[in-house]
Amino acid sequence: MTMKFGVIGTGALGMDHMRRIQQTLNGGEVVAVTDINPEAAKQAVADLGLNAKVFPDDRTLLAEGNVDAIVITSWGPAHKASVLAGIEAGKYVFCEKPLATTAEDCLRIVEAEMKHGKRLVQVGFMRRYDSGYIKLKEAIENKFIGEPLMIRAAHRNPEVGDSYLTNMAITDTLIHEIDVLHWLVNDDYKAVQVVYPKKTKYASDHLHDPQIITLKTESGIIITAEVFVNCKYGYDIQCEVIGEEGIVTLPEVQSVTFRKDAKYGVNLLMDWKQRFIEAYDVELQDFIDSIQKTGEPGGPTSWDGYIAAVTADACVKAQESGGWEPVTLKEKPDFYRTNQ
Ligand code: NAI
Ligand code: NAD
Ligand code: ISE
Repeated sequence: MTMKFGVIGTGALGMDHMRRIQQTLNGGEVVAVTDINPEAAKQAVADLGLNAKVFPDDRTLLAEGNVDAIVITSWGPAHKASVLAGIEAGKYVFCEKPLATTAEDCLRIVEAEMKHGKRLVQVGFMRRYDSGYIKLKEAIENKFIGEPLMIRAAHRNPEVGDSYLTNMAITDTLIHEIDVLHWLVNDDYKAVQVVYPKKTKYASDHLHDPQIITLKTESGIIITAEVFVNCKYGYDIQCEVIGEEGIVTLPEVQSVTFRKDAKYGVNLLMDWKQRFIEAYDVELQDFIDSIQKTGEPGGPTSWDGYIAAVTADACVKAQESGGWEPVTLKEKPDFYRTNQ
């Protein structure tokens, strides 16, 4: 049976997800769209040649759109209301990160989902579907490098717009590392610290860039993650896990090597959409397939969204205090123990 999707937010990622549902994946169709800017929604339908109806807002789309699932790709502060409305309507929800902008709001979503009685929500932490991270996780679980002791990670963008603020290095950018790194080593965060190296001249007045975030896990693994969003040279994601008996490193993006004009090299990506293009495909295909097979989505849960929000809150606090800040999670409900 084809899954009928309603898409809320037809910006950069909304367009990309609609394109993949419509043109790349199996078993899905976009039948309804909405955007706070109605012209953007109409334009999206025209640009992608969709047979989809444009609705004035998320609630009307849910009430009248005849959808099985919604994809939420509006901006972060709008996510919570759409997720809660989706759960209330009994629809499946694929929500881009962040699930909500505060831990408290994530808990409200968790409570609403548990009250509904079965899992409806998947959060767009697509790196768990990236073949490179999956290989790293396999290597760690097979004890190929012994016990992991340290991780060095970097999340670099060539540049960001003027509206990007210091806390967004955590809530918009590091949030992917926050999710994927504790999943990678199957551990929980205990405390975090943020330090600011010398600032690049390319950062705006209201942005500290780069930043170094240190995350300590319950078992004692120390993760140093660099966020550098005006690095200029490319979109670059790095991850190296240092264990007792060796090191494993995230594979580089495939590229031909070239010899030209007295140079030997490889090309780097500039656009984040390309870096995880396969992972986005696999995560949304898995959302469709798991629901068709089991009646529930199989990917990152609302609880994972909550863990990310609690950790992000601690990192933002650490940006301000300069010291170590604890990460304090509530106990994981049994409802979320069956997955992952
Ligand atoms: P964008 O700004 O290009 O698009 C957002 C769209 O949502 C805009 O068209 C805006 O008009 C619309 N919108 C905002 N609030 C809305 C509301 N309440 N109802 C309906 N529409 C609303 O942003 P972008 O880059 O597409 O990001 C969208 C989401 O995707 C964000 O949550 C972002 O964090 C996430 N994202 C995730 C990525 C990933 O790698 N998983 C990558 C890029 C974005
Ligand atoms: P964008 O600004 O290009 O698009 C956002 C769209 O949402 C805009 O069209 C805007 O008009 C619309 N919108 C905003 N508020 C709305 C509301 N209340 N109701 C309906 N529409 C609303 O942003 P984007 O880059 O597409 O990012 C969208 C989401 O995707 C964000 O949550 C972002 O964090 C996430 N994102 C995730 C990844 C990833 O790698 N997983 C990458 C980029 C963005
Ligand atoms: C975006 O919001 C993301 O989620 C991407 O993964 C990130 O790398 C990009 O820089 C952000 O804008």
